[in-house]
Amino acid sequence: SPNEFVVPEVRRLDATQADFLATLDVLLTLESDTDRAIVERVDEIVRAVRATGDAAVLEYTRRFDGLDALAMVELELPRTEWEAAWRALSDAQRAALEVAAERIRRYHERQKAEGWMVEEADGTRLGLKVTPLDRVGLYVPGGRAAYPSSVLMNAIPAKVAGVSELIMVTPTPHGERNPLVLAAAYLAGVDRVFTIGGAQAVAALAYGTQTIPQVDKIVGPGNAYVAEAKRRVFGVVGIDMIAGPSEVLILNDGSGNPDWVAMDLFAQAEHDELAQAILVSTDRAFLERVQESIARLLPQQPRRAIIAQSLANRGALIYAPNRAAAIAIANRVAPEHLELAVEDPEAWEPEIRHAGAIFLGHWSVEAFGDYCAGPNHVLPTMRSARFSSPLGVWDFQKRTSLLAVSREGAAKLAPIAGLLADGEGLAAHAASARFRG
Ligand code: HSO
Ligand code: ZN
Repeated sequence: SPNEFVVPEVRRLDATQADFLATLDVLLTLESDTDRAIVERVDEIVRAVRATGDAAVLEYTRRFDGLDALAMVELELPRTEWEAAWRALSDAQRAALEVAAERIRRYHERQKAEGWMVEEADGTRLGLKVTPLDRVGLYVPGGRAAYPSSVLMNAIPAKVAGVSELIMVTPTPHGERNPLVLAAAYLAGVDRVFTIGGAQAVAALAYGTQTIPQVDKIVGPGNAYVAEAKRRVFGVVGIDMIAGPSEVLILNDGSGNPDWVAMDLFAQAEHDELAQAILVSTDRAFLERVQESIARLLPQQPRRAIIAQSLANRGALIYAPNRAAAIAIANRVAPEHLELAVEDPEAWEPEIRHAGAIFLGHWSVEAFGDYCAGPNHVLPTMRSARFSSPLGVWDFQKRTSLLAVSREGAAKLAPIAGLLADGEGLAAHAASARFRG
Protein backbone atom coordinates (compact mmCIF):
# COMPACT_ATOMS: atom_id res chain seq x y z
CA SER A 1 0.00 0.00 0.00
CA PRO A 2 1.14 3.63 -0.50
CA ASN A 3 1.60 3.96 3.28
CA GLU A 4 4.24 1.26 3.62
CA PHE A 5 6.04 2.38 0.51
CA VAL A 6 9.56 3.73 1.06
CA VAL A 7 10.64 6.39 -1.41
CA PRO A 8 14.13 5.70 -2.67
CA GLU A 9 16.94 8.18 -2.29
CA VAL A 10 17.99 8.84 -5.91
CA ARG A 11 21.76 9.00 -6.24
CA ARG A 12 23.22 12.51 -6.42
CA LEU A 13 26.21 13.22 -8.60
CA ASP A 14 28.24 16.38 -9.08
CA ALA A 15 29.93 17.02 -12.40
CA THR A 16 32.57 19.19 -10.72
CA GLN A 17 33.92 16.19 -8.75
CA ALA A 18 37.07 14.48 -10.03
CA ASP A 19 35.57 10.97 -10.21
CA PHE A 20 32.35 12.12 -11.91
CA LEU A 21 32.95 10.71 -15.41
CA ALA A 22 34.04 7.33 -14.09
CA THR A 23 30.90 7.15 -11.92
CA LEU A 24 28.71 8.21 -14.84
CA ASP A 25 30.19 5.57 -17.12
CA VAL A 26 29.49 2.83 -14.58
CA LEU A 27 25.90 4.04 -14.33
CA LEU A 28 25.49 3.90 -18.12
CA THR A 29 26.93 0.42 -18.54
CA LEU A 30 24.51 -2.43 -18.61
CA GLU A 31 26.02 -5.88 -18.48
CA SER A 32 24.46 -7.52 -21.47
CA ASP A 33 26.36 -10.78 -21.75
CA THR A 34 23.99 -13.03 -23.63
CA ASP A 35 22.91 -15.96 -21.53
CA ARG A 36 24.52 -19.14 -22.93
CA ALA A 37 21.42 -21.17 -22.09
CA ILE A 38 19.25 -18.81 -24.14
CA VAL A 39 21.62 -18.94 -27.11
CA GLU A 40 21.46 -22.74 -27.08
CA ARG A 41 17.69 -22.98 -26.67
CA VAL A 42 17.18 -20.52 -29.51
CA ASP A 43 19.61 -22.36 -31.75
CA GLU A 44 17.66 -25.57 -31.19
CA ILE A 45 14.33 -23.89 -31.94
CA VAL A 46 15.60 -22.20 -35.09
CA ARG A 47 17.03 -25.49 -36.38
CA ALA A 48 13.80 -27.35 -35.70
CA VAL A 49 11.65 -24.73 -37.45
CA ARG A 50 14.02 -24.68 -40.38
CA ALA A 51 13.91 -28.47 -40.66
CA THR A 52 10.20 -29.17 -40.23
CA GLY A 53 8.45 -25.81 -40.61
CA ASP A 54 4.82 -25.73 -39.48
CA ALA A 55 5.16 -28.93 -37.43
CA ALA A 56 7.85 -27.40 -35.21
CA VAL A 57 6.00 -24.08 -34.88
CA LEU A 58 2.82 -25.91 -33.86
CA GLU A 59 4.69 -27.99 -31.31
CA TYR A 60 6.45 -25.00 -29.68
CA THR A 61 3.22 -23.00 -29.67
CA ARG A 62 1.51 -25.89 -27.88
CA ARG A 63 4.38 -26.18 -25.40
CA PHE A 64 5.08 -22.48 -24.69
CA ASP A 65 1.72 -20.80 -25.28
CA GLY A 66 -0.59 -23.68 -24.38
CA LEU A 67 -2.34 -23.30 -27.74
CA ASP A 68 -3.46 -26.54 -29.29
CA ALA A 69 -3.83 -25.95 -33.01
CA LEU A 70 -3.96 -28.90 -35.37
CA ALA A 71 -2.75 -26.91 -38.34
CA MET A 72 -0.98 -23.58 -38.83
CA VAL A 73 -4.00 -22.11 -40.64
CA GLU A 74 -5.79 -22.16 -37.30
CA LEU A 75 -3.12 -19.79 -35.98
CA GLU A 76 -3.80 -17.17 -38.62
CA LEU A 77 -6.19 -14.58 -37.27
CA PRO A 78 -8.66 -13.62 -39.99
CA ARG A 79 -9.02 -9.93 -40.77
CA THR A 80 -12.63 -10.00 -39.58
CA GLU A 81 -11.32 -10.60 -36.04
CA TRP A 82 -9.00 -7.62 -35.95
CA GLU A 83 -11.66 -5.52 -37.57
CA ALA A 84 -14.00 -6.63 -34.78
CA ALA A 85 -11.37 -5.62 -32.20
CA TRP A 86 -11.25 -2.17 -33.84
CA ARG A 87 -15.04 -1.81 -33.78
CA ALA A 88 -15.23 -2.94 -30.14
CA LEU A 89 -13.15 0.03 -28.97
CA SER A 90 -14.86 3.06 -27.50
CA ASP A 91 -15.38 6.01 -29.85
CA ALA A 92 -12.82 7.97 -27.82
CA GLN A 93 -10.17 5.23 -28.11
CA ARG A 94 -10.75 4.89 -31.84
CA ALA A 95 -10.50 8.63 -32.31
CA ALA A 96 -7.28 8.83 -30.27
CA LEU A 97 -5.67 6.01 -32.25
CA GLU A 98 -6.80 7.61 -35.51
CA VAL A 99 -5.29 10.99 -34.67
CA ALA A 100 -2.05 9.33 -33.53
CA ALA A 101 -1.84 7.20 -36.69
CA GLU A 102 -2.56 10.16 -38.93
CA ARG A 103 0.13 12.31 -37.30
CA ILE A 104 2.67 9.48 -37.42
CA ARG A 105 1.85 8.89 -41.10
CA ARG A 106 2.15 12.55 -42.02
CA TYR A 107 5.52 12.88 -40.25
CA HIS A 108 6.91 9.75 -41.89
CA GLU A 109 5.73 10.73 -45.38
CA ARG A 110 8.48 13.34 -45.29
CA GLN A 111 11.11 10.64 -44.79
CA LYS A 112 10.45 8.95 -48.13
CA ALA A 113 13.65 8.96 -50.15
CA GLU A 114 13.52 9.59 -53.88
CA GLY A 115 15.93 8.07 -56.34
CA TRP A 116 18.09 10.32 -58.50
CA MET A 117 20.05 10.31 -61.76
CA VAL A 118 22.81 12.71 -62.84
CA GLU A 119 24.04 13.13 -66.39
CA GLU A 120 27.65 13.91 -67.20
CA ALA A 121 28.81 15.96 -70.21
CA ASP A 122 29.59 12.84 -72.29
CA GLY A 123 26.10 11.46 -71.78
CA THR A 124 26.99 8.95 -69.06
CA ARG A 125 24.25 8.80 -66.44
CA LEU A 126 24.69 7.65 -62.84
CA GLY A 127 22.01 7.28 -60.26
CA LEU A 128 20.37 5.64 -57.32
CA LYS A 129 17.12 3.73 -57.36
CA VAL A 130 15.01 3.36 -54.21
CA THR A 131 12.81 0.28 -53.74
CA PRO A 132 10.61 -0.70 -50.80
CA LEU A 133 11.14 -4.12 -49.24
CA ASP A 134 8.74 -6.78 -50.53
CA ARG A 135 7.77 -8.43 -47.27
CA VAL A 136 8.34 -7.46 -43.66
CA GLY A 137 7.63 -9.35 -40.43
CA LEU A 138 6.53 -7.38 -37.38
CA TYR A 139 7.01 -9.00 -33.99
CA VAL A 140 4.64 -7.81 -31.27
CA PRO A 141 5.18 -9.23 -27.78
CA GLY A 142 2.29 -10.69 -25.81
CA GLY A 143 1.16 -9.77 -22.34
CA ARG A 144 1.93 -6.54 -20.53
CA ALA A 145 4.88 -5.56 -22.74
CA ALA A 146 2.61 -5.30 -25.80
CA TYR A 147 2.16 -1.67 -26.73
CA PRO A 148 -0.43 -0.78 -29.39
CA SER A 149 1.56 2.45 -29.90
CA SER A 150 4.54 0.32 -30.96
CA VAL A 151 2.39 -1.42 -33.57
CA LEU A 152 1.69 2.00 -35.11
CA MET A 153 5.34 3.08 -34.85
CA ASN A 154 6.59 -0.03 -36.66
CA ALA A 155 3.80 -0.63 -39.15
CA ILE A 156 3.16 2.90 -40.41
CA PRO A 157 6.72 3.64 -41.65
CA ALA A 158 6.71 0.25 -43.42
CA LYS A 159 3.45 1.04 -45.16
CA VAL A 160 4.55 4.59 -46.01
CA ALA A 161 7.73 3.13 -47.55
CA GLY A 162 5.53 0.97 -49.78
CA VAL A 163 6.18 -2.49 -48.30
CA SER A 164 3.76 -4.79 -50.14
CA GLU A 165 3.13 -7.31 -47.40
CA LEU A 166 3.40 -6.70 -43.67
CA ILE A 167 3.01 -9.82 -41.57
CA MET A 168 2.48 -9.47 -37.84
CA VAL A 169 3.21 -12.25 -35.36
CA THR A 170 2.12 -12.03 -31.74
CA PRO A 171 1.88 -14.75 -29.10
CA THR A 172 -1.53 -15.27 -27.48
CA PRO A 173 -0.76 -17.49 -24.47
CA HIS A 174 -3.81 -19.69 -23.80
CA GLY A 175 -5.64 -17.78 -26.51
CA GLU A 176 -5.44 -14.51 -24.61
CA ARG A 177 -5.52 -11.73 -27.20
CA ASN A 178 -4.76 -8.05 -26.78
CA PRO A 179 -7.65 -6.22 -28.49
CA LEU A 180 -5.81 -2.86 -28.57
CA VAL A 181 -2.88 -4.45 -30.38
CA LEU A 182 -5.23 -6.02 -32.94
CA ALA A 183 -7.09 -2.74 -33.39
CA ALA A 184 -3.81 -0.90 -33.97
CA ALA A 185 -2.79 -3.53 -36.52
CA TYR A 186 -6.09 -3.02 -38.31
CA LEU A 187 -5.67 0.75 -38.36
CA ALA A 188 -2.00 0.69 -39.42
CA GLY A 189 -2.64 -1.50 -42.45
CA VAL A 190 -1.03 -4.77 -41.37
CA ASP A 191 -1.76 -7.43 -44.00
CA ARG A 192 -1.77 -10.72 -42.07
CA VAL A 193 -1.66 -11.69 -38.40
CA PHE A 194 -0.44 -15.00 -36.93
CA THR A 195 -0.84 -15.79 -33.25
CA ILE A 196 2.62 -17.25 -32.79
CA GLY A 197 5.53 -15.86 -30.83
CA GLY A 198 8.97 -16.47 -29.38
CA ALA A 199 12.02 -17.69 -31.25
CA GLN A 200 9.80 -20.06 -33.27
CA ALA A 201 7.89 -17.12 -34.78
CA VAL A 202 11.13 -15.32 -35.70
CA ALA A 203 12.51 -18.49 -37.29
CA ALA A 204 9.27 -19.08 -39.20
CA LEU A 205 9.41 -15.57 -40.67
CA ALA A 206 13.11 -15.83 -41.48
CA TYR A 207 12.97 -19.18 -43.30
CA GLY A 208 9.31 -19.43 -44.19
CA THR A 209 7.22 -22.53 -43.51
CA GLN A 210 4.46 -24.28 -45.45
CA THR A 211 2.08 -21.58 -44.13
CA ILE A 212 4.15 -18.60 -42.98
CA PRO A 213 5.66 -16.66 -45.89
CA GLN A 214 9.37 -15.91 -45.74
CA VAL A 215 10.00 -12.22 -45.11
CA ASP A 216 12.94 -9.99 -46.03
CA LYS A 217 13.24 -8.16 -42.72
CA ILE A 218 12.00 -8.63 -39.17
CA VAL A 219 11.30 -5.64 -36.90
CA GLY A 220 9.78 -5.10 -33.49
CA PRO A 221 10.66 -5.58 -29.84
CA GLY A 222 10.67 -8.85 -27.91
CA ASN A 223 12.03 -10.67 -24.89
CA ALA A 224 15.54 -12.16 -24.59
CA TYR A 225 14.59 -15.20 -26.70
CA VAL A 226 13.15 -13.07 -29.47
CA ALA A 227 16.18 -10.75 -29.43
CA GLU A 228 18.54 -13.72 -29.62
CA ALA A 229 16.49 -15.30 -32.42
CA LYS A 230 16.70 -12.06 -34.42
CA ARG A 231 20.46 -11.97 -33.90
CA ARG A 232 20.63 -15.62 -34.97
CA VAL A 233 18.72 -15.17 -38.27
CA PHE A 234 20.38 -11.86 -39.19
CA GLY A 235 21.94 -12.21 -42.61
CA VAL A 236 19.22 -14.54 -43.85
CA VAL A 237 16.88 -11.60 -43.26
CA GLY A 238 17.44 -8.00 -42.20
CA ILE A 239 16.58 -6.95 -38.65
CA ASP A 240 16.01 -3.62 -36.94
CA MET A 241 18.14 -2.64 -33.97
CA ILE A 242 18.03 -4.76 -30.84
CA ALA A 243 16.58 -2.39 -28.29
CA GLY A 244 17.83 -2.07 -24.72
CA PRO A 245 15.80 -0.66 -21.80
CA SER A 246 14.24 2.74 -22.42
CA GLU A 247 16.15 5.88 -21.31
CA VAL A 248 15.54 9.56 -20.71
CA LEU A 249 18.02 12.31 -19.91
CA ILE A 250 16.54 15.64 -18.86
CA LEU A 251 18.64 18.81 -18.99
CA ASN A 252 17.42 21.69 -16.85
CA ASP A 253 18.54 25.27 -16.19
CA GLY A 254 16.49 25.88 -13.04
CA SER A 255 13.39 26.97 -14.96
CA GLY A 256 10.15 25.04 -15.02
CA ASN A 257 8.08 22.97 -12.64
CA PRO A 258 9.88 20.29 -10.58
CA ASP A 259 6.69 18.19 -10.44
CA TRP A 260 6.65 17.98 -14.24
CA VAL A 261 10.28 16.89 -14.30
CA ALA A 262 9.74 14.30 -11.55
CA MET A 263 6.78 12.85 -13.46
CA ASP A 264 8.83 12.72 -16.67
CA LEU A 265 11.45 10.70 -14.79
CA PHE A 266 8.70 8.37 -13.50
CA ALA A 267 7.27 7.97 -17.01
CA GLN A 268 10.55 6.52 -18.13
CA ALA A 269 11.25 4.54 -14.98
CA GLU A 270 7.83 2.84 -15.02
CA HIS A 271 8.70 0.95 -18.23
CA ASP A 272 10.81 -1.56 -16.29
CA GLU A 273 13.35 -1.98 -13.50
CA LEU A 274 16.27 -1.48 -15.87
CA ALA A 275 14.94 1.69 -17.52
CA GLN A 276 17.11 4.76 -16.99
CA ALA A 277 15.95 8.23 -15.93
CA ILE A 278 18.56 10.91 -15.30
CA LEU A 279 18.18 14.61 -14.55
CA VAL A 280 21.02 17.11 -15.01
CA SER A 281 20.46 20.63 -13.68
CA THR A 282 22.66 23.69 -13.52
CA ASP A 283 20.66 24.74 -10.45
CA ARG A 284 21.29 22.90 -7.16
CA ALA A 285 18.07 24.20 -5.63
CA PHE A 286 16.05 22.75 -8.53
CA LEU A 287 17.55 19.31 -7.86
CA GLU A 288 16.38 19.60 -4.23
CA ARG A 289 12.90 20.53 -5.36
CA VAL A 290 12.74 17.57 -7.77
CA GLN A 291 13.80 15.23 -4.94
CA GLU A 292 10.92 16.67 -2.88
CA SER A 293 8.51 16.18 -5.79
CA ILE A 294 9.66 12.57 -6.12
CA ALA A 295 9.02 11.95 -2.43
CA ARG A 296 5.54 13.47 -2.64
CA LEU A 297 4.37 12.07 -5.98
CA LEU A 298 5.85 8.60 -6.08
CA PRO A 299 3.76 6.94 -3.34
CA GLN A 300 0.59 7.59 -5.39
CA GLN A 301 1.94 6.03 -8.55
CA PRO A 302 0.35 2.67 -9.45
CA ARG A 303 3.70 1.44 -10.77
CA ARG A 304 5.68 2.85 -7.82
CA ALA A 305 7.48 -0.43 -7.12
CA ILE A 306 8.95 -0.58 -10.64
CA ILE A 307 9.71 3.15 -10.63
CA ALA A 308 11.47 2.97 -7.28
CA GLN A 309 13.56 0.00 -8.41
CA SER A 310 14.53 1.64 -11.66
CA LEU A 311 15.40 4.97 -10.01
CA ALA A 312 17.47 3.21 -7.37
CA ASN A 313 19.23 0.98 -9.93
CA ARG A 314 20.04 3.39 -12.70
CA GLY A 315 18.62 6.84 -11.93
CA ALA A 316 20.56 9.97 -10.96
CA LEU A 317 20.16 13.65 -10.14
CA ILE A 318 23.26 15.42 -11.40
CA TYR A 319 24.54 18.93 -10.73
CA ALA A 320 26.39 20.53 -13.66
CA PRO A 321 28.07 23.92 -13.13
CA ASN A 322 26.94 25.43 -16.45
CA ARG A 323 25.27 24.80 -19.80
CA ALA A 324 28.45 23.55 -21.50
CA ALA A 325 28.99 20.99 -18.74
CA ALA A 326 25.37 19.83 -18.96
CA ILE A 327 25.58 19.45 -22.72
CA ALA A 328 28.86 17.54 -22.47
CA ILE A 329 27.09 15.03 -20.23
CA ALA A 330 24.26 14.66 -22.75
CA ASN A 331 26.68 13.99 -25.58
CA ARG A 332 28.51 11.39 -23.51
CA VAL A 333 25.28 9.65 -22.49
CA ALA A 334 23.85 9.77 -26.05
CA PRO A 335 20.39 9.10 -24.57
CA GLU A 336 17.44 7.57 -26.36
CA HIS A 337 15.30 10.56 -25.29
CA LEU A 338 16.68 13.98 -24.39
CA GLU A 339 14.38 16.57 -22.84
CA LEU A 340 15.65 20.14 -22.87
CA ALA A 341 13.59 21.38 -19.92
CA VAL A 342 15.11 24.83 -20.16
CA GLU A 343 14.04 28.42 -20.80
CA ASP A 344 15.66 28.76 -24.22
CA PRO A 345 15.94 25.26 -25.75
CA GLU A 346 16.85 26.62 -29.22
CA ALA A 347 20.11 27.89 -27.73
CA TRP A 348 20.95 24.43 -26.36
CA GLU A 349 19.85 22.20 -29.23
CA PRO A 350 22.59 23.04 -31.78
CA GLU A 351 25.25 21.76 -29.36
CA ILE A 352 23.60 18.37 -28.92
CA ARG A 353 25.25 15.78 -31.16
CA HIS A 354 24.04 12.47 -29.78
CA ALA A 355 20.42 11.66 -28.90
CA GLY A 356 17.67 9.50 -30.40
CA ALA A 357 15.06 12.25 -30.05
CA ILE A 358 15.34 15.77 -28.65
CA PHE A 359 12.34 17.35 -26.91
CA LEU A 360 12.64 21.13 -26.88
CA GLY A 361 11.20 23.11 -24.01
CA HIS A 362 8.91 22.47 -21.05
CA TRP A 363 5.86 21.61 -23.17
CA SER A 364 7.59 18.95 -25.24
CA VAL A 365 7.20 15.94 -22.98
CA GLU A 366 8.41 12.50 -23.99
CA ALA A 367 4.93 10.99 -23.61
CA PHE A 368 3.78 13.03 -26.63
CA GLY A 369 6.58 11.45 -28.64
CA ASP A 370 5.77 7.99 -27.26
CA TYR A 371 2.20 8.15 -28.55
CA CYS A 372 1.09 10.77 -30.94
CA ALA A 373 3.31 13.75 -31.82
CA GLY A 374 4.41 12.07 -35.06
CA PRO A 375 8.11 11.11 -34.82
CA ASN A 376 8.94 7.47 -34.18
CA HIS A 377 9.28 6.11 -30.65
CA VAL A 378 11.58 3.28 -31.72
CA LEU A 379 14.91 4.96 -30.97
CA PRO A 380 18.54 3.99 -30.46
CA THR A 381 19.29 2.96 -26.86
CA MET A 382 22.43 2.12 -24.88
CA ARG A 383 24.45 4.99 -26.33
CA SER A 384 23.90 3.77 -29.89
CA ALA A 385 22.57 7.23 -30.83
CA ARG A 386 26.29 7.91 -31.44
CA PHE A 387 25.96 5.94 -34.67
CA SER A 388 22.32 5.10 -35.34
CA SER A 389 18.96 6.74 -35.97
CA PRO A 390 15.27 6.41 -35.12
CA LEU A 391 13.29 3.72 -36.90
CA GLY A 392 12.04 5.30 -40.10
CA VAL A 393 10.86 4.88 -43.65
CA TRP A 394 14.55 4.40 -44.54
CA ASP A 395 14.52 1.06 -42.68
CA PHE A 396 11.97 -0.27 -45.16
CA GLN A 397 13.55 1.05 -48.35
CA LYS A 398 16.72 -0.14 -49.99
CA ARG A 399 18.91 1.39 -52.63
CA THR A 400 20.29 0.13 -55.92
CA SER A 401 23.04 1.82 -57.93
CA LEU A 402 22.33 2.73 -61.57
CA LEU A 403 25.08 3.02 -64.22
CA ALA A 404 24.30 3.98 -67.83
CA VAL A 405 27.64 4.64 -69.58
CA SER A 406 27.58 6.28 -72.99
CA ARG A 407 29.83 5.24 -75.86
CA GLU A 408 31.89 8.38 -75.33
CA GLY A 409 32.03 7.78 -71.58
CA ALA A 410 33.21 4.20 -72.16
CA ALA A 411 36.13 5.46 -74.25
CA LYS A 412 37.21 7.57 -71.30
CA LEU A 413 36.73 4.93 -68.60
CA ALA A 414 38.25 1.96 -70.49
CA PRO A 415 41.95 2.88 -70.12
CA ILE A 416 41.47 3.86 -66.46
CA ALA A 417 39.67 0.64 -65.51
CA GLY A 418 42.15 -1.31 -67.63
CA LEU A 419 45.14 0.12 -65.82
CA LEU A 420 43.64 -0.38 -62.36
CA ALA A 421 42.71 -3.99 -63.27
CA ASP A 422 46.29 -4.63 -64.47
CA GLY A 423 47.45 -3.44 -61.06
CA GLU A 424 45.20 -5.96 -59.35
CA GLY A 425 46.34 -8.75 -61.68
CA LEU A 426 42.82 -9.27 -63.00
CA ALA A 427 43.28 -9.73 -66.73
CA ALA A 428 39.65 -10.47 -67.61
CA HIS A 429 38.56 -7.26 -65.91
CA ALA A 430 41.15 -5.33 -67.94
CA ALA A 431 40.09 -6.96 -71.22
CA SER A 432 36.35 -6.51 -70.70
CA ALA A 433 36.95 -2.84 -69.96
CA ARG A 434 39.22 -2.35 -72.97
CA PHE A 435 36.71 -4.01 -75.33
CA ARG A 436 34.59 -0.90 -74.74
CA GLY A 437 37.42 1.57 -75.26
N1 HSO B 1 9.14 5.07 -24.24
C1 HSO B 1 9.04 3.87 -25.08
C2 HSO B 1 7.84 3.88 -25.99
C3 HSO B 1 6.52 3.74 -25.30
N2 HSO B 1 6.16 4.39 -24.19
C4 HSO B 1 5.45 2.99 -25.66
C5 HSO B 1 4.89 4.05 -23.90
N3 HSO B 1 4.48 3.18 -24.78
C6 HSO B 1 10.31 3.78 -25.95
O1 HSO B 1 10.56 4.92 -26.67
ZN1 ZN C 1 7.47 5.38 -22.87
